[in-house]
Amino acid sequence: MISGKISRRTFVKGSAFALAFVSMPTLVLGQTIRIRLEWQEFRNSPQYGSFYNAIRSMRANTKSTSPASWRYWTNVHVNYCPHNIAYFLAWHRGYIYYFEQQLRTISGNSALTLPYWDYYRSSTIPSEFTDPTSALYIANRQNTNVYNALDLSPFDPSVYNFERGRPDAFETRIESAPHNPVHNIIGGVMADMQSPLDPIFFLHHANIDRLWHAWALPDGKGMPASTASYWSGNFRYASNLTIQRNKTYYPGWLGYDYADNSKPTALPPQAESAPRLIRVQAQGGQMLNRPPVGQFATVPGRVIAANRRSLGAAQNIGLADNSVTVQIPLQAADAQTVRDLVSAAKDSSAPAPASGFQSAKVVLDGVQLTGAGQGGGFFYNVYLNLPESGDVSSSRRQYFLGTIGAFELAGAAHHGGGTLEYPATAVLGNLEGSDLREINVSLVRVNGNNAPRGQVMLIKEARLEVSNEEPWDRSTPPPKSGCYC
Ligand SMILES: [Cu+2]
Repeated sequence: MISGKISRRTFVKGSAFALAFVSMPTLVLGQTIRIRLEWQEFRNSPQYGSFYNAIRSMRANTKSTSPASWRYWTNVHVNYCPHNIAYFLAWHRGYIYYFEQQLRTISGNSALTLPYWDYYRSSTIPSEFTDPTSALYIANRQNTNVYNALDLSPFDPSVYNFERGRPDAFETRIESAPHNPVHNIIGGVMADMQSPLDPIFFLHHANIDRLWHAWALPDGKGMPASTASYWSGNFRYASNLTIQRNKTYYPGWLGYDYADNSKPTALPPQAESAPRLIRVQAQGGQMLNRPPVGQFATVPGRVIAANRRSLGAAQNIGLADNSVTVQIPLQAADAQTVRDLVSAAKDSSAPAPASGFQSAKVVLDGVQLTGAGQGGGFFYNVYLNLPESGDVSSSRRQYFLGTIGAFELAGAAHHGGGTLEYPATAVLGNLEGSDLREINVSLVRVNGNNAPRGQVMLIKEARLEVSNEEPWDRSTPPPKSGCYC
């Protein structure tokens, strides 16, 4: 066993070694490094029994104030999790780290690690989780195949920025997809903030954590340096459970690594049973035109608050099991504001727009799920000003704003109301040849194999909102210092 402070090269070799001999821990900075395994390896490893028994015991424990109970960890998520805001990835890294510690305590197996589910290898929930007699089972999932949730775009070599709010930031991208859609497509409790009630939650989040690490290798890309103020302070999980933010910078600092640190490069094989309809709606490489324009009441631009203006809105948008484009006409002065923002977004040396408005976002306000929508099983990709015809999937990076489904709404409700905001300054800068007399927000429906029909969601208002806030999503990445190790 290696001990003391070791170089990154030694560590990488150590990881490869550990990959071959998975029970052999290595050391980084004096810390034992244990390897988290993909479920298919994990289920055949000696750790499986410890994991299964620990989960069975926790789910049987009804004392919700005790960390030995299942409910306790769900409550941690309900009370403290950040979604659609900064530190989504880092907070969850600490969360599943503490959960893994708890599994060790309960099982008495100090070598136990959290397994991950690599849905880019197999998009079907492992059978141990779908067997009704298993302690890993939960009822009322909508789907067990998450193929339609998958997205390769966060791993495009050009994705360099990390922090939410910067253009094309990895944290925003991976939360939008595959993270949110996996919650939505599985549905049931996975589609709301109680999602850790479903044991598959922890394998999903271990995989998201692994994908973050895989993306960041080998140099940390545009992540703020470990010494940056971004990492100062603590994350809270309970009144007596916190972690220093900077500890979540690198998995090795928390004593683990993953058996496979490669980025996904292809979608997994489709499940044989998936109907043709689902293929067309999947996110990978299919042709799809801009959805038809729906008929909605529109309202002209108006002042929202000091230094914030709606440039136009559409109201009372009912979303059913089809895709739709919401058209928002712009009056002349508001159209000029948009054109100024587009020019400024294309050229950061251009003078600030005369209107004083520097940034834009699409706001979906007063959003509610219907009874049919509450169980999940579907979501929508949200795009700004898609060309009328063309391949939506290849346009994804240019026009994509994010996702909306039961899970995003549960998160929004949880953080103060049914309002979802999609930063749009950078996307405006991607618009070409558009006459900009109107704004088109397209909601492209994606279903699991099993999805609700009829109306699932009601949006009280969709608007393009501008403000005089500095458009962080136009600024350059932070200078890098330190190392990712
Ligand atoms: Cu999650």
